[in-house]
Amino acid sequence: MTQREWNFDGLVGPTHNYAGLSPGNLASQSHEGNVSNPREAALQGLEKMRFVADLGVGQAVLPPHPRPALRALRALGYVGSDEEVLARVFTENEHLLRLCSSAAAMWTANAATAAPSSDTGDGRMHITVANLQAMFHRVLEGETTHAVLRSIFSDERRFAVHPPLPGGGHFADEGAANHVRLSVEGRPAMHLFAWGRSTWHPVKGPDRFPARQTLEASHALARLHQLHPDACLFPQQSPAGIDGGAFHTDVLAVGNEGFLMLHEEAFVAVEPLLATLQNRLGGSFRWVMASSRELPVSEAVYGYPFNSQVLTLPDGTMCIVAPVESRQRPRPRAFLERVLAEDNPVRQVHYLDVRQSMNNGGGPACLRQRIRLTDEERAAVKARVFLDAALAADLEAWIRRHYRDRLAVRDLADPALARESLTALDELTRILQLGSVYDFQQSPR
Ligand code: SUG
Repeated sequence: MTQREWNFDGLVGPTHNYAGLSPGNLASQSHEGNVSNPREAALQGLEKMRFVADLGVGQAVLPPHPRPALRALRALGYVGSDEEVLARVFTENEHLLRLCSSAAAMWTANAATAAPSSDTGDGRMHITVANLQAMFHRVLEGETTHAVLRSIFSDERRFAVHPPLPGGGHFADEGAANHVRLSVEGRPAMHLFAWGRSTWHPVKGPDRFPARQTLEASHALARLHQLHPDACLFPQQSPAGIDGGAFHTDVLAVGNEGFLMLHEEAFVAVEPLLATLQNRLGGSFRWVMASSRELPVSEAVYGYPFNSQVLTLPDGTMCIVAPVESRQRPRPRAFLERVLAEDNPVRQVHYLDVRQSMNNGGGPACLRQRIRLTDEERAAVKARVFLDAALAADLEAWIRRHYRDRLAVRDLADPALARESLTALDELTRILQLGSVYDFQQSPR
């Protein structure tokens, strides 16, 4: 049964801001305290979705999460009206308010990890919600992501939506940002589940920055998705890469079908990994690897050429949707030009402006969750999440109606912002026909 890849992009939420929340994510750290523009951020994201849809590639959308997360603040002991909760947390613990106000759910590569029905033991599409245990502001995402994915993929005969992996940091899972699926005609697809640290095995990890994904979580995903053991590889993210600012695998590697584009500091023991892939996938597998000499990790982290979307076009060739930052820096740009010149399926590179997201460390690849669906599976989804011109127009009008064009960290305490955001999200669930997926829609806040 033929499958099509759908890129589920996260709509940027109305509280998008620069709070400096992610140690090891250099862009998040360096833009802390800057004034953001949520409206521009959401429109940039929507433009990217339109661009990808116009290429003839499957495009869909996932909604933002309710922020500020008043329910989390109440669970932490802040009582009273919304206004009182926000005023008190702002005075007592401004950092906690930042954490509970992040629009980080926009980076849907971290929302979950999926396996298409062609690869799984029971022939269903499996998707596991990421627990995002490494960062408090992201742990908050799991519950809403689960509700949203259950609503979209509600047909249990075709889809298995798994809740976030249980426990604390032992099974810390960052979603598809650490997963690469490679496939060539006539051979079983290969799944790379990368990880940065192990809970129970002594492994040398990074020195400076946190490793977010555990080996144990990666194994759990492969089990849950009922993947054949021969189809799974578990490479370790290079500690030097993480210390250089590659907090997720997708900062230094991206794959699509039979093509892999990577930096030599993406994984430990990269040569044996490539040899194994070549062996399993055969002669049509192609890769392009950047050395640190050609492209220092610092340049790869700044320009984000690997945080691109590599997309298969209707004619079977591939294109790269890269952030404009990778064109502005000579070395990332030269690398992408080399990719174009070499013997592989990539024929075009498009540079898009998603700068509002990039300033928090999220390039084109972070903004999307890839889900492969057969036509029947696609038809079983009843929510209005697949992008067409009408939905794009509705979303644009919705953004222009509800979003502010400037947000400083002190604005997070403004009760009007909370009201605006929840009103906008409530309306969005009707536009996307999702039902009541948000906590505030189910019981009084
Ligand atoms: O988890 N940034 C996100 C960026 C996620 C990028 N995703 C992928 N690489 N797939 C993170 O570090 C920063 C928010 C702030 O600082 O305000 C943030 O959460």
